[in-house]
Amino acid sequence: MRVIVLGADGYLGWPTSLHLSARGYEVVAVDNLVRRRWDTLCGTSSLVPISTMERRVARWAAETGRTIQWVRLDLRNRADLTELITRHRPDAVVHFAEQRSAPYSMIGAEQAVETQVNNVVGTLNLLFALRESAPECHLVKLGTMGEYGTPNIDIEEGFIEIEHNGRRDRLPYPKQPGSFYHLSKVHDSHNIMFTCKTWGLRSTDLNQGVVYGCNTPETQRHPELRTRFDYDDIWGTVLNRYCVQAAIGRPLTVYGRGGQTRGFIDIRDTVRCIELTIANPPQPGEYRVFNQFTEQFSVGELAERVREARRAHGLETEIVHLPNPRAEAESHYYNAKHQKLIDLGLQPHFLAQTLIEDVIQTVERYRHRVRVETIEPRVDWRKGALVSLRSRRAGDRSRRARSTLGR
Ligand code: NAD
Ligand code: USQ
Repeated sequence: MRVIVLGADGYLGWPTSLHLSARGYEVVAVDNLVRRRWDTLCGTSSLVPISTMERRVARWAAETGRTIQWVRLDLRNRADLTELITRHRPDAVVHFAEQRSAPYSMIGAEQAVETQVNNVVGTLNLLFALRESAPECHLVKLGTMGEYGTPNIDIEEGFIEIEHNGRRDRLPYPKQPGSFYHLSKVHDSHNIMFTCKTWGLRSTDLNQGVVYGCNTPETQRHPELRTRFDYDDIWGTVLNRYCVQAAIGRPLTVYGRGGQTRGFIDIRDTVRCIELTIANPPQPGEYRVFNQFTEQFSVGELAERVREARRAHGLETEIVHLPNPRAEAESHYYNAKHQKLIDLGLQPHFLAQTLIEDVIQTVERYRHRVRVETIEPRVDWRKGALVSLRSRRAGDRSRRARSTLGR
């Protein structure tokens, strides 16, 4: 099977490309490298050094004899994207290529607009390209559990049976996203569902929870195959951030009371979920939703888990409750279904102390690369960027990029 992976230079896109290639899929890896530019603009950087895409695919070929074709392309360029789809006529497209940070999208008007244009226009261009050149292709789209928000009832997988005034229907589950980024995913979902119904495209929307971890078996084969690992306030996700904070002896930054509960997934399960989804495509015209996470935790509980993992080595870790920069419920009901990927054969890696220890061990190797000025939150949901996001180091580079951040 031929698969195009969009967003292949990213945290999840690169390990997914390797995972699929290792299993015999013909992989075309696509990215416009915008994330590396966003890092420069935010004064952030992957903790684990990452190679260029050219070096990565060359190293993969040297290690395994397998070819991944690398293509630099921006999804906002419809002509290029249509040409790509026409040239390769893929069996599946895995779409990771979006601006994925909620804090980035809340910096100010420029970043909110950039996020929604990048994500919604990129996905729309893809839908039109598929209609034109590969209507049978299975679109595997990365959505997010944050599309649902935190309702006071159980969260279903995409759809809910409703009885209203004596009549019943199966309707899209209500969406209550919590940032301009999460809103962009809702807009995508609507566009995809509409084009499945109207044009007969087929798609699986993977509403993924927060991802943690830094390695898959393939990325561990060689230092040049590693994937990025974010720990800062803009791109770092909560458990990865805690692991870095613990490793450098800083307090764990729980926002507010810490009762915010989310679905979480190990990066090794992410790549397996994509494989399972591709192997089990929907019918033409079908739009389906899988909730892609394996366990739920509150962010306070996760901090405790990291503290326990450190205690096992005789180390004490402080937990602080910072004023919450986000507008979100800090204690709420949360029970989200996540059965469909299990039914397809997913065998989850549940969060174990050993995983936390492994991540901290990797982090310790690169602790000299930590930019401590990017640990505390710099973006507030109500006020936008609280400080200039560019560090002195990044400022030098971003002047060359001739772009500005801030309100
Ligand atoms: P990432 O930022 O590491 O990777 C995204 C990649 O997409 C980057 O390499 C970027 O350069 C590329 N990209 C963005 N816009 C593009 C465009 N217009 N054209 C071409 N390439 C473009 O993010 P990630 O953590 O790997 O996340 C991948 C996807 O998974 C995102 O859609 C995200 O919303 C979703 N997701 C991530 C998480 C998580 O915890 N990381 C959780 C749930 C869902
Ligand atoms: N949080 C803390 N302390 C921190 C960082 C975060 O308490 O130091 C809290 C936040 O307030 C929030 C929760 O942790 O309640 C999750 O925040 P996060 O930054 O780990 O994740 P989020 O912003 O939700 O976004 C990430 C990815 C995004 C993906 C989403 C899945 O960046 O691409 O869509 O996880 S989900 O959360 O299910 O929508």
